[in-house]
Amino acid sequence: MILQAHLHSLCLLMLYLATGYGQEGKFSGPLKPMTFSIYEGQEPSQIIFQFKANPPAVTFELTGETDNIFVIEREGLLYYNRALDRETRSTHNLQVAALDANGIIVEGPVPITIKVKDINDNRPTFLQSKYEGSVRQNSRPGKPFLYVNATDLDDPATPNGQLYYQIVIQLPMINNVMYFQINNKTGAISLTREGSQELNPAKNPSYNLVISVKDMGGQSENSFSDTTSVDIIVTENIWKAPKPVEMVENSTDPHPIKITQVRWNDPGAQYSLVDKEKLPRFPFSIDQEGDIYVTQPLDREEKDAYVFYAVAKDEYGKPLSYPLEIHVKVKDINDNPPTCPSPVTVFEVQENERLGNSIGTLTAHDRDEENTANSFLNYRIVEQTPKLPMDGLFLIQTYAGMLQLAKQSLKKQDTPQYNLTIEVSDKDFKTLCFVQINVIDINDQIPIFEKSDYGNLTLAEDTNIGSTILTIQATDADEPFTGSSKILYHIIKGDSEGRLGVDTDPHTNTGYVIIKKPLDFETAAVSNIVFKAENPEPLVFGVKYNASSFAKFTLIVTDVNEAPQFSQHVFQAKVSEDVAIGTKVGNVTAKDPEGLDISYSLRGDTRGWLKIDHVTGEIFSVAPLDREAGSPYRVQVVATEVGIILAVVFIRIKKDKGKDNVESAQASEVKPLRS
Ligand SMILES: *[C@@H]1O[C@H](CO)[C@@H](O)[C@H](O)[C@H]1NC(C)=O
Ligand SMILES: *[C@@H]1O[C@H](CO)[C@@H](O)[C@H](O)[C@H]1NC(C)=O
Ligand SMILES: *[C@@H]1O[C@H](CO)[C@@H](O)[C@H](O)[C@H]1NC(C)=O
Ligand SMILES: *[C@@H]1O[C@H](CO)[C@@H](O)[C@H](O)[C@H]1NC(C)=O
Ligand SMILES: *[C@@H]1O[C@H](CO)[C@@H](O)[C@H](O)[C@H]1NC(C)=O
Ligand SMILES: *[C@@H]1O[C@H](CO)[C@@H](O)[C@H](O)[C@H]1NC(C)=O
Ligand SMILES: *[C@@H]1O[C@H](CO)[C@@H](O)[C@H](O)[C@H]1NC(C)=O
Ligand SMILES: [Ca+2]
Repeated sequence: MILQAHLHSLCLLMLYLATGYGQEGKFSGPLKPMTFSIYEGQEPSQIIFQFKANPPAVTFELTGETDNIFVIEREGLLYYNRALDRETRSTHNLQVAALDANGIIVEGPVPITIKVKDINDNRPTFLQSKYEGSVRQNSRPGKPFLYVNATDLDDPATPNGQLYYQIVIQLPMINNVMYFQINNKTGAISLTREGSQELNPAKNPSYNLVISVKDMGGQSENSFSDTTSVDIIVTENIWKAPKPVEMVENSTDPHPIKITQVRWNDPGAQYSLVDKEKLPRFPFSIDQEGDIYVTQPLDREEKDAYVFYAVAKDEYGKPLSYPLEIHVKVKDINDNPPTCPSPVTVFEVQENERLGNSIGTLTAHDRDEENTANSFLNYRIVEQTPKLPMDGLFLIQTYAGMLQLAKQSLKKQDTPQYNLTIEVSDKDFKTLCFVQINVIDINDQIPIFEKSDYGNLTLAEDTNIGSTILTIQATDADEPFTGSSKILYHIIKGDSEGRLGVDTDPHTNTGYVIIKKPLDFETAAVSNIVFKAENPEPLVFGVKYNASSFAKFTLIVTDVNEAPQFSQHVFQAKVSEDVAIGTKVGNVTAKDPEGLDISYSLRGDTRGWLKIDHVTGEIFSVAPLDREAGSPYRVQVVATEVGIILAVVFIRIKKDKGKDNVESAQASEVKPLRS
């Protein structure tokens, strides 16, 4: 009965296939090696193939991995009677032979291969229901520290076995920020950028993640899924910048010298230093323990502080974390002697200068660190030549370097010049500096102006800067070419804006008054300028500058009426030749610097094509325009107030409205015409 039932259903099926495909050869034929693909989990009792017997064969026999599922009827009908399961056997290797009436093999056996195709009949399953792991604070984002792993018995080559991992929740989660991420394919768990920056074991040392895995690549509503729980401990990061290092310069100890260290969290890191300043000389190194060395003596006067970076990489050269900043401060030692300001320092002293008066200050330098004993200098006179009329005529202030007269006023007839040798010392070094002191005539004569009033001087406000507008002259009867006779002219009244300056010729003491800044009629039309003539050296006691050392002049600035100015020197307008008479073809705009009204008129409208509105500058056509007669048509516009200025206008007449054929016009020179 069962067999009959089978045959019945097989016949129906064959009919279906025959009508469906009309190809008998697809499911029936002679005995030969064949391969079939069949989905697992299908309804049983399905026909696979009908083998046809050739005499003398009368029956068929099936052997091989039938698993009691595959059956062949005596007549050659191959079918299976139970649902297949790919996960039990994915390929069945069968053999079929044809037998004669006596049961002797007359054909075959031939291999028949049944490939079982996968359906999604297995759920993914995590290998562990709970995972535990730990991660260092500040670990590099994306670097896996833990894997979760699920398996799915379905075919990994099909979506049925393709797994998709996802974090369902992170606990705790603050401000909705995810600190952890999972690779959706591999199940690798790592920190996010935020996690790398913000995780801190001091604040919260442990986290829990719920992770799901789905098959069908997570992309189907029919996916199977599983979840697992992950406990994560956050551990402290020992990859921390060390304290700033202080290193004494010019060290004579053998180098390299260890100055500090960095340590990666785990052994095996590759350390290196990065000099972002790109120094010509980078005197630091790091070894594979993370110990940092200075390799050469440092020089504070070359560079007083270094900042560089220590990097830890894994064996593939990938950074394990962010670089650490290493600060090295170079401490000063006294390794620089004081230096003199110049080979010889020259001062002048007047003959009758009084005891204690300052002669000048010697300022030596020291490259060692400022405001420390290493650069704190003191001064001492070690030699005076000549010793006339006696030695010890001068004093120097020990720390300030100021020279003073110690005993008496000097006389030029004793000697016109003294040479001093001055010892400048810091706590370890001594340097000799040389000072020359010239004794000069006393400054008992005041500069006297040749005249006290240089009169009225009228200048246009646009007079050029740098112009010399006046020469002035004072004379001084003191010894020539000394600070007692040299004259400096100052403007002491009438020029608070500093529009004028006075240069002095050092040979003649002539003063040249020049314009330094633009004159301005509107703010300073008349200025009463007062000069004072002075010496660089102070006057002797009892002598004073009097009215003869002052002179004046009156500067009268005249207004320059500036002509109107067009906003452009060349205006262009485009217009079609067929425009109606009275069409506006363009406009020009001029402005008067003095703000006066402007009247516009045309010049050179040879064809009488245009008119201009005198007030607005708008230009209109007054006749038919003809492109062939002249394009561009060139006219001038005159803008008038007190002065006159010209602009050139090109009117370009186009053939028709459609074609826009514009050439560029050259700006032509515009000349103001004064009336
Ligand atoms: C996950 O487990 C499977 C089976 O044990 C193994 O073959 C695979 O390598 C594991 N994957 C990972 C990332 O550990
Ligand atoms: C899985 O992760 C990759 C990056 O690792 C991403 O490009 C892809 O979009 C993710 N797939 C889904 C479905 O989110
Ligand atoms: C180091 O010190 C010695 C004296 O102690 C000095 O002669 C030398 O110039 C110094 N080197 C530098 C680089 O400052
Ligand atoms: C001072 O020294 C200079 C050289 O620096 C020398 O020419 C001059 O004669 C010396 N004067 C005196 C008075 O010794
Ligand atoms: C200078 O001009 C003033 C008026 O600004 C006039 O009173 C004076 O006489 C003039 N002086 C000379 C020397 O021309
Ligand atoms: C200023 O002083 C000098 C002498 O130093 C004298 O000749 C001159 O007359 C004085 N001028 C005035 C205006 O007093
Ligand atoms: C023409 O007139 C208009 C409106 O008054 C103005 O915006 C434009 O700048 C003028 N063009 C020129 C070239 O002056
Ligand atoms: Ca020093």
